[in-house]
Amino acid sequence: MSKHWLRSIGLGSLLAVGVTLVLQPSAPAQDNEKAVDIISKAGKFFFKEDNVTIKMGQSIKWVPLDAGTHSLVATEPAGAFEPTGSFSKPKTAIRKFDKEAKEIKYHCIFHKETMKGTIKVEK
Ligand SMILES: [Cu+2]
Repeated sequence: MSKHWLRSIGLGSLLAVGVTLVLQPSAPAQDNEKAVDIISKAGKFFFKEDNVTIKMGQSIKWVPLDAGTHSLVATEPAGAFEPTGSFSKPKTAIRKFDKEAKEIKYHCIFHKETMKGTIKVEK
């Protein structure tokens, strides 16, 4: 009886390893999210990419890489996405875009001169 029990354990472990290997490849894919880094140069903040094009249904995740507080709002058309409110590292801000838009202009209300960008949402 104890031999049979050990054999069951062995088989269970093999199955567990198999399941782990099958599940791993799907983990890194984050196609529905586009990351836009917020960087600083000489004490000023910038979007690493000012102009971003995404597909309808995708999200943009803004990622502050340096100390600094940001708050993003759409200016044209106004309210094209819900304002992010203030956020700073290690927090990020995410907005999903599920309507087609030729161009959305936006900026950070704290760093208007340098943190300006456009988002194009394609079908
Ligand atoms: Cu900012």
